[in-house]
Amino acid sequence: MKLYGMGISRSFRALWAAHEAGIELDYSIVKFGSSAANGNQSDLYKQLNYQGKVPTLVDGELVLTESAAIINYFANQAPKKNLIPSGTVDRAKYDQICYFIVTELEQPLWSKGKHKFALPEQYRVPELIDKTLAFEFAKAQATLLGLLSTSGFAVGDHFSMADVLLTQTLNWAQRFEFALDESLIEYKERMMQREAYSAAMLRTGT
Ligand SMILES: N[C@@H](CCC(=O)N[C@@H](CS)C(=O)NCC(=O)O)C(=O)O
Repeated sequence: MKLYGMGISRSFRALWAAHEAGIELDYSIVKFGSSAANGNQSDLYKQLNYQGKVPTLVDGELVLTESAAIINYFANQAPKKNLIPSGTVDRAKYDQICYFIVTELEQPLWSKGKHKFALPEQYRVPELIDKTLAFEFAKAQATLLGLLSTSGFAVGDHFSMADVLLTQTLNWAQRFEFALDESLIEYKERMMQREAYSAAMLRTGT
């Protein structure tokens, strides 16, 4: 199995998840640019991931290009670790929080990145950054606080892949200077104490 990734971007979710599930993989560091060896815009890489994004997972014939799908793929290969809660209610709550993270919580973060550096300059609207996106993040964060389990984990009463998704996203929010609630800072710092987190971090080369 080969995972393509870059630093602590969304690909770190997949790298950390692999360590949680005990999956061995070949990790290939991708760089911005069109270098044939490892450039995200090289023809070779774009055959795997049309937009030149990370992560990409290749497992035989299977190519996956969405971080949330990859972490679930890993969790399903280690059923004894219970990394996706079972049972109708806990599973529904797991799905809910994962979808919320990738569609709502992440949205103002990625929009900030796009309007600061990722979009071609003529499409950027810098006025959005301080006002609109800060407002949207605050609203999403308040919603998140209502959705989270009271157990100290994202869902149910034990660690799951939702914690991987959430911790990486909260770190991203902090890096992009969004105001994080104290309880979320405490939560993510606790998750970052996990052995699998440190092991994955070592492989990023950052
Ligand atoms: N929905 C995708 C988004 C992947 C994504 O946008 N990755 C960013 C890094 S966090 C990327 O590769 N950006 C490089 C680019 O857009 O050229 C996922 O969650 O895997």
